Amino acid sequence: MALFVPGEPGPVDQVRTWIRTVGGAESNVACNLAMLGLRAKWVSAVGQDAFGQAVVAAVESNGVDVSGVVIDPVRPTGLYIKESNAGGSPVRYYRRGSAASGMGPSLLDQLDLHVRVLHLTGITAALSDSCLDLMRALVAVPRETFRLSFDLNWRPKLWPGRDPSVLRELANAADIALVGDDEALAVWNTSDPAEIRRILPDPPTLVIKHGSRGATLIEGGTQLFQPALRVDVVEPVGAGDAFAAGFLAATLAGASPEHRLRSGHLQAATTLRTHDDVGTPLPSELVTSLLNADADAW
Ligand code: KDG
Repeated sequence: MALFVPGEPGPVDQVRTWIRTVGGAESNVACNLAMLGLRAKWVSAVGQDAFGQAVVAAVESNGVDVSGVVIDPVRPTGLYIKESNAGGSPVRYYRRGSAASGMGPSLLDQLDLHVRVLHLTGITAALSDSCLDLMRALVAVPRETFRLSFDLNWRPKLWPGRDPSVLRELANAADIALVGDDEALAVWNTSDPAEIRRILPDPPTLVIKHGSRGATLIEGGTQLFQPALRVDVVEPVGAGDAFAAGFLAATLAGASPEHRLRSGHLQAATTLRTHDDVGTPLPSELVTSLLNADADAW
C-alpha cells in the first residue's frame, strides 16, 4: 500500500503536509529479508496508477523481486495512513475494493514455489472472500521444498463482518507461526504462552511476541524466552514484520534458538526507530556483537 505519514504535528484533519512512503506487512517482510542479504520475492496486486508504480518501485529498490506483482487495470492501489506522528500507531485504511483485495486463487500461477520459505499473514485473509480462498489454497499446497511461515497480524479494523476463527486454522497449517501475545489476547482471549500453544498445537515452530518485553520460542519440546533490545521507539508499525524477517533469516542460516530470537529483535529495532514501515540496517559490527553478547549484556 501507499502509506501516508503526517509531515507535521497535529490531528489528521489539520495536517497539511504528508510524507508518502510505502507499507504492507508482506512487502515489509520481503524488504527486511532483502536488507539481510536474502533473495526475496513479493507477490501481490497493485492498481494501474501512480501509487501502484511507487509501491512496486520502492519495494524493488530494497532489492526485492517484484516480477510476480499483478497490475490490476480496474481496482486502485490500497492506501493507509498513520494517524499520529507522536507515538502510538493508529492506522486508517483506504483499501476496500483495492487491487490487493481482488487477489484470489489464480494468483498461484504467479508463484514460483521453489523457495525455502513462503511467508503469509492473517491480513490477507481479512481482505475479501477471494483473498481468503487464496490463503486456503496456499496453505494446502504440498510442501516438498519450502516451509510455510504465518504471522497472525491481527488487524481488528479489517475484520468487521468477517469471521476471524479462520486465523486459527491458517496458523495451525503453518510450519512457523508468529503471534503477538496482545493479538492472542484479542483473538483467543489469552496471552499465556502455554494456552496459546494449546490453541496452536500444530506448527513445529511457534514464536510468541511480548511487545517491548521480548519473545518466546516454542519448538521441539523446548521453550526459550529472549528479551527485546531496549530501543527509543519512534513508532512501532512494521516492527513485527522486521522481527519475522530477522527470525526467518537466522532460522534459514541454521542459527541457534537464542540467535534466531535475537536476530528478530535486532531487525525489529531498525523499524522501531523510524516512522517508516521499513527501517535502515544497523551497523554490522553492532549486530555481530549483540548477537554474541552475554545474556546479561543483551
Ligand atoms: O505490520 C505492519 C502492517 O500492519 C502495515 O504495514 C500495514 O499491512 C498493513 C496492514 O494491513 O495493517
